[in-house]
Amino acid sequence: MTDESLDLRFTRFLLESQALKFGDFTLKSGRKSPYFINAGAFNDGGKIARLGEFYAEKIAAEIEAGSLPGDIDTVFGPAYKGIPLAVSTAIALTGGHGMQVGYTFDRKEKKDHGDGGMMVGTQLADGMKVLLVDDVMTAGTAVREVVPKLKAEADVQIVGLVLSVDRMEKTKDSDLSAVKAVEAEFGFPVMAIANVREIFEAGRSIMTADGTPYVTDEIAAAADAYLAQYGA
Ligand code: OMP
Repeated sequence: MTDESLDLRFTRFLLESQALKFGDFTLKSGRKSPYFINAGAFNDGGKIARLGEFYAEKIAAEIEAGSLPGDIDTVFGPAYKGIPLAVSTAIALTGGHGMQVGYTFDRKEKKDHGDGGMMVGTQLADGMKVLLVDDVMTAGTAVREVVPKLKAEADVQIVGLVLSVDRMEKTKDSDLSAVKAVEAEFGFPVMAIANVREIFEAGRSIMTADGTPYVTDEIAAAADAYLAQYGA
């Protein structure tokens, strides 16, 4: 175990993998953000393996803390971007934490031959404990689409949702964060390896190769202004 906190180590990983970008980005919600987290940057064996280890470390800590059950049956990642997350997390939970878990993802298209199923990997059955993994939550649109899909498949128990990053943004029509709104709506806990405030704090002390911090005063000010408007 290292002394550095999980959010600091994860922020370093985000920055070094160039998964956290600064600039002008239009989000799915239409908001214009000075930063963007692109899970697509974890595009090789080493990075996706490390990402899975971060998820597994977070999940193991939440099991230890009693926020997640220890007997998760399968890790579900919504297609497409959730697929490598579910697979790498399941590998890391088994390899690094001795947990026997399945992985499951959905098909985007209906299949009318072969097994004909909507799900790939461990098939869902009534009573199964399913842990959702996804990349980033802004407004919670993605999770709202996937929960009914799972429930239509079997009467599973969704035990929680683990994200890489909680952008800590309020929903359009309330001051509640999207994470809190989803928790209230669906009744399962939503947790993230790190949230944007932790990431911007940690990023001030993480240096690029030329010795300057990744998060400069200018970037920090832009993030603060954005969060003052949209942050929960
Ligand atoms: P919601 O589904 O509205 O919560 O938005 C989250 C999704 O938006 C993610 O799954 C991504 O597809 C995309 N996104 C990012 O990947 N990174 C960001 O920093 C912000 C977004 C976004 O568009 O809000």
